[in-house]
Formats: sequence, structure tokens, C-alpha cells
Amino acid sequence: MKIQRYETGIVSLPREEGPLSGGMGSKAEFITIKIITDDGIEGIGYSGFASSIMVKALKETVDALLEQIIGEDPRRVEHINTYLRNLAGGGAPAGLVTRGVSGIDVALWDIKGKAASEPLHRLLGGFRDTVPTYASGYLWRTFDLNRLEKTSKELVSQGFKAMKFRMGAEDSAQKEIARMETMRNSVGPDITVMLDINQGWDVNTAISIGRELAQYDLFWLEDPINHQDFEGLSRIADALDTPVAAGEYHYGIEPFRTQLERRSIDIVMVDLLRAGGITQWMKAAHLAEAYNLPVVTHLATEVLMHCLAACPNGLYVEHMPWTFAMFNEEPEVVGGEIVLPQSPGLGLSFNDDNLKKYAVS
Ligand code: SMN
Ligand code: MG
Repeated sequence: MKIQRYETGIVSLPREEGPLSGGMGSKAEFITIKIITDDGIEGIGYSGFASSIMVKALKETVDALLEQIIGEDPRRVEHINTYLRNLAGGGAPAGLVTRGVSGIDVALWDIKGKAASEPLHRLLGGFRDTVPTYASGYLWRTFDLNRLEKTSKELVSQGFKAMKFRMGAEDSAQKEIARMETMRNSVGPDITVMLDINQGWDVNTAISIGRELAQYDLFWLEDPINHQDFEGLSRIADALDTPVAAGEYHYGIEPFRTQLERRSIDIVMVDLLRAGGITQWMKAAHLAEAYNLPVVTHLATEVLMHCLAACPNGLYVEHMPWTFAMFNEEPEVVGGEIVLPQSPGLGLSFNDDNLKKYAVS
């Protein structure tokens, strides 16, 4: 089997919550990737979750990388992943190159699954067929207390058993804690609540506010400080009863080694496009298992649900809807768990109408 050709495009999908920090405008932009083999199997994937100003450069990167693997056997995913990262010059895994390689890696795994007539979660390990999920794309830092209350109640009525909200932008500890109080009062005692700071605090703030939050039964405190401050994270994790989650900002798998060796965190979060695709995501997850720690996913719900379902230490899949309009299928949530598809590969197909409707030329 050989890679014969590829198709890529840019889509700009609307996001109802409006502009967010970190170069995230009011749209979510992605590079769609289709890889076609000489025996007619098509694998799909996407790259993205980069700042919107980088999207055109990301497409150029993806195209240049795909050009290098025409004629290769797509089932040699490990070989192609390593080859492409090396081609990009010293310094990878990092930046657009890794995001590009990661999207390609997903499409190759889709082909591998289809060629083997196996759903990806089975091919990757097959630990279980449903995975716990939490609603993530709805409770933003920019929301006031009224909107937090209204939206979190809506998520409960939709059937979510767990959800994540954000803080880290208030000008006093009292205002930060009021957000947590609002969340707990509005969802009641039985809903699991996670909190993301996106690196917005320092060590002392994280410890002092973190101690106050424990009384509201917080399930995890995510990225309280800069992701590269491994010692700072260790101090926070030691001081708090609430588990500390981090890892989404790391490129490649090596930083996870440092993070785990130094016991910086309690819950290991791995991003698909920064880690290096499914190939590298699974390695980080297995590394966490060796340290007796749970792994959780970051973004890319419809891809990473397969990876998490393959891992005995998989804890939660992040339910983030930004990508769903690209596909005909949407992750099915029943009783707070995602039910994995049983069709070969990712179990996904591109929604061609939407790709046309939201295309960027
Ligand atoms: C996050 C990161 C990137 C885009 C949206 C949200 C956040 C998360 O850190 O963990 O969901
Ligand atoms: Mg996060």
C-alpha cells in the first residue's frame, strides 16, 4: 500500500463564545487533511488550534510535509512521524512543524485502522468501549457569575456529569473564590467540577486560593502557573489536597519525563497536536501509567476519545465542540460517557457541505 495523493484545505468555523485570549478570535480555524492510498483507502485528520494569524503558514507546512511522503507505505506511522520531524531541522518537536506532523499522523492512523478493519481504540489497545467525559467548551473566563450559573445549569440538564470552568483573571482572591462558589451552588454536590487557570497565577496565589477551593470539592486544578516551572508545580501539588493537572502546553514527549520525575503533577494532560499525533500521545499516556498516574485528553475530542479508551490509566476525555462541524459524526454522550464508534479507523467522515460553507481560500 502506498500514499498516492493528498487534499488539504482551510476551514474557519464559527465559535459562539466569541474572542478568547491567546490569539483565539471568534472563529476556530483548521487545516483539513485527506490522504489517499493507491488501493483507494482515505484517511482523514486535521491540524489547528493555533493562533488564527498562523493558519496560512500552517497549511503551507502541512502541504510541504505531505509532499515528502508520497509513495510511502502509510501504515509505517512511526517511521513517517520520525522522518517528518527530522526533516524540519533541529529543534522539533515544536511549533507549526509538530502541529503539521500531528495532523498527518492522525490521518495515517485512520488509514491503518481502515486497512485492519479495526476501530482505532481497539487497534491502539482496546481497554474499554465508553469513556467518562466532561463539558469543556462552555464556561469561559470572560463569563460573569450570572452567565456561569446559567450555562452550568444548562450543561447539567443536557446530561453532563462533569464540567470545567475557568478563572485566573479576577483582581482579588475573593472574586476568584466567588466563581467557584457560584459553580458549586449552581450544579449541586453530585457534579464533578474541574478548574483551568491557563498559567494565570503564581505559586503563592495558587496555594492560597487553592486551599480555599478544596471546600467546594474541586476535582482538579489545571495549569495554575507557567507550564515549564516544574518545581513550582511540585510545591503546589504538595501543598494542596486537590489534584493538580497539567501537560497540555508541552511539545513532544520529553517534557513529560521531567514533569513526572519531579512529581510536579497528579493528573497528566496530553495535547494531540503538540505531543506529535496519536503516535506520541500514546507514549506520553504509557509514561504516565508507569508513574502510576492517570492521563486525560486535551481538545480534539473525536480523535483522543480513541486514545483514552485504549489506556487503562485513562481518566477523562475533554468534550470540546469546536471541531465537530468538520465531521458528519459527533461523539455520542450517554449518561456522562462517550460511546466509542465501532467502525474502522476514526469512525469519522468530513462534512463536505460544511467544509465548503466555511472554506477559506
Ligand atoms: C484550552 C486550551 C486551548 C483552547 C481552548 C481551551 C484550555 C483547555 O486550556 O484545557 O480546554
Ligand atoms: Mg487547559
